[in-house]
Amino acid sequence: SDYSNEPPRHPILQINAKEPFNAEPPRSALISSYVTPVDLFYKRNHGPIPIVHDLERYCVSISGLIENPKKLFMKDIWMLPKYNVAATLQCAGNRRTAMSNTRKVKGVGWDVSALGNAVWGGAKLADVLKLVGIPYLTSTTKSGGKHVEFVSVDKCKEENGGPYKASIPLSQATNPEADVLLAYEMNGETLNRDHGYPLRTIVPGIIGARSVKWLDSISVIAEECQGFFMQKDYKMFPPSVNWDNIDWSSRRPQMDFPVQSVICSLEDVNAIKPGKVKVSGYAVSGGGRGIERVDVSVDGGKTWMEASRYQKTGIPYIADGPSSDKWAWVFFEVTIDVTQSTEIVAKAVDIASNVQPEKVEDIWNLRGILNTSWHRVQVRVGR
Ligand code: MTE
Ligand code: MO
Repeated sequence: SDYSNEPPRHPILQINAKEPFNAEPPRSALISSYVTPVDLFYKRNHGPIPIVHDLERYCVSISGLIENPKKLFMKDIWMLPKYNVAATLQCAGNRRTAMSNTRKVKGVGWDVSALGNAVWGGAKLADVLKLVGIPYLTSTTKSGGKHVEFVSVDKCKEENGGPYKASIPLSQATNPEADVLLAYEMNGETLNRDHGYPLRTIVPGIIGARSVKWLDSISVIAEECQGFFMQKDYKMFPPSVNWDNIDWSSRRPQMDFPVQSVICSLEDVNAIKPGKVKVSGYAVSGGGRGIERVDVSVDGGKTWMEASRYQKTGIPYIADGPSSDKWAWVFFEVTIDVTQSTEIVAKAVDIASNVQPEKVEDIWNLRGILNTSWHRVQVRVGR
């Protein structure tokens, strides 16, 4: 693989792997802005960053089990109504390092910042599919298409040098309310190379792995995509499954993200003076489920208090900004009095009353995905 043409990156990023490039911002930087600046947004790649030189010739072919296969050029996509959708994208591997610390897992290590909240601008996939003859709210095409597959132009070793790919159900793809985008903008700027220039999928509410960057083609297919990242990765297994007894076919590809929250104003271990401490961070759930509540404990989870929450809909520098905040994270904050060394804990509850699990051991899985266990930080009080 050729990594000689990688784009420049912000020096503050913590690099978890160089080739392919995987990096995240420090947690304190992550919560310094409700909309994550593009250069601080985590970068998750499985191969070199492709270069699309000629935008006029660039096109996405749409084919498969449909009536009117088509090639769409950027000008065709720019002609469709443009939507700005605020959505938090989270890698399924967020917080993997902490899971691996209890029992080793396989995969790139991540602290708590393998996610970001951006305003994505682009055409709705539902409108793109209408162009090829698939009406809104279709779950099966006449020729039996039930899934929509996104194929990239990048090359990765997991696909034996083939492109990264993933699929979502056709019912989601053709539902305008699901806000699935073919995005060409991020925070009001042209999408940059790291994040999928010139065109990527954004599927709000589900794990980042399905939001395929550097789109090459879209295919309407009968079964879900058979690619590596759908079938041999990003599946959730119970703690009993190991590399000797794993049966990949026994589980479905992970889609929705479970409820998550993380304290970002404190590191894992903090030396502080007795007194007031600000506990703040992010909370987000999948499937468009909002955050109902964030609980914070200063005694390791024996007693709890409710944190205040904060979300910001209008994005100042985008005129036709997002009208909805259902896909976007919530910031929480509470100020506490700390007199002695203790463990501070956060857990969020979503609007379906889903709660984060207490112990990472209970959700341990060999690929180290979906670590949504209560987030704990230690404070050591000195004087
Ligand atoms: N798309 C392509 N083509 N190649 C990739 O490696 N990584 C996926 C997804 N889309 C990936 C991809 C994963 S696992 C995640 S979490 C998100 O992109 C990361 O998006 P970002 O780098 O813009 O933050
Ligand atoms: Mo990911």
